[in-house]
Amino acid sequence: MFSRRSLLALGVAAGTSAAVSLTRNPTGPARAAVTPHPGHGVTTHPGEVRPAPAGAPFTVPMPVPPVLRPIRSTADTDFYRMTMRPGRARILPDLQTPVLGYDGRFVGPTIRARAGRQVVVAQQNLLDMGTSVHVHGAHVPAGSDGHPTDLVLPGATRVYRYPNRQRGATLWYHDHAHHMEAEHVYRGLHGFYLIDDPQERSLRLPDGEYDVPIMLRDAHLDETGALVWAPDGPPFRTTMIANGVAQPYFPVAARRYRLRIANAATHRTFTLSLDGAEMLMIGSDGGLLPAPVPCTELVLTPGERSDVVVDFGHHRPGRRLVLADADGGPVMRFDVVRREPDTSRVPDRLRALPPLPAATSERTMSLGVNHETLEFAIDGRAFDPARVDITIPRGTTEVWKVTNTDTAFGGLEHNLHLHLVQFRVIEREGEPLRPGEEGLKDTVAIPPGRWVRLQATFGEYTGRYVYHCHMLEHSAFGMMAQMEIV
Ligand SMILES: [Cu+2]
Repeated sequence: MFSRRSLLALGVAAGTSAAVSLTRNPTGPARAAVTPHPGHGVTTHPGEVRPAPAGAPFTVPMPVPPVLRPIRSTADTDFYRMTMRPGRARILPDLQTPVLGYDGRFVGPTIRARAGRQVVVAQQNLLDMGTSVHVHGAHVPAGSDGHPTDLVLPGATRVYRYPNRQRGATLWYHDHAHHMEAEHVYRGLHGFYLIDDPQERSLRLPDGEYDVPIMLRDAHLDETGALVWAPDGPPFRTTMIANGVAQPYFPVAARRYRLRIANAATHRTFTLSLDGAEMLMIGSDGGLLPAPVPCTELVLTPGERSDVVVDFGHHRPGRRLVLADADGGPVMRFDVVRREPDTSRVPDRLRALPPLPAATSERTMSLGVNHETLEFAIDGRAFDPARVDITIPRGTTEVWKVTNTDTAFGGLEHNLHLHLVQFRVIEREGEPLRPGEEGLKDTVAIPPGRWVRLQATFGEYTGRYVYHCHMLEHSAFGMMAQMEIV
């Protein structure tokens, strides 16, 4: 949750630091931050835009993003092709919205990978500026991680290789181009990357059509349906979107469903409830929890995912349940439309976590606005791709104590996302771990003035990877740093 004051502070501080980085490097990538895509404008005063008329909610069914078919498969690898290009979406029923999308779709096609089986994706960039494709939560070699300066230039194609040597998990892919990640993701460069795990099959969790990925986000749409983009725009992003459609409904049978919920908003934290119904949390960012965690409220900061099982079998056909955000209001509605036999279950034991090796070093780190430069910073410094901030020997385990120092401006929320690894949250200052946080995580919320301690084992891959706040307006303005695994 964030306050209006903190958002105004974001606008002030963000605008200033953008000016700083533009002055410093007028011809570099920062310039792109104020160069509009043709047909899209950068709006400097989002509050002056005439908003799209708010239509009646729950009039359009929620689509499920199509699963991409491999163009070729071998014994151990599936090959895919995707293009990043402009497209048109129907976020609101009566208006067309120009978007940037994978295969032109506002929510890109879903890649369904399998644990232990390699995926190769040829990504062609048909946009007018560089992009970088990052699979959020994936354990991959540095050359395929989508480093912010490792761009796919306009017209070019780049081949990314994903080994999928990790547990089954709900991951997602999105743009990570330096200074452009927030705007590109906002305009639609996001999609699901799901890893199915043969080890999960014996659990008999809901699967097939009862395993539904749901990508949540928000947007500010003007009266023509166009996305309004501005770094200080978050307070105006009042349209709640699920799988690319504003406030859809989703017909369900009276049985169990596995819902893979991802927060793809660049700034909003979703605090979700389902008309008081119980949601059984079974997975966190990096895969299954050791045991299900019942909850009636689900908090997801930007980039976080949660797999929950909802048993609509507790309800009669005709019952409707609204999934709502505490701040943004109704997001979508589940309509129980029919009875159906259900052979799925949720066992009391899901999957043991991997052992936690002893840490050999502990680092401290801070996220916060540098009050002298007004840049969003980690340890006081804005991101510099030429600088390696920390060096980590491969195969070692570290504990990071990460503090959010932004108590001024009414307090700014941050979170921290590490590339390359799934970590464990081992301690939170002043509060117990949040539901599901005992599982594998790649993104963790850090409230203003508080710290968290996390523990990560840096495996076999070497090279440079970033870690950053996943409120992408913050990382775009510098709250990102670089680790080199050696
Ligand atoms: Cu932040």
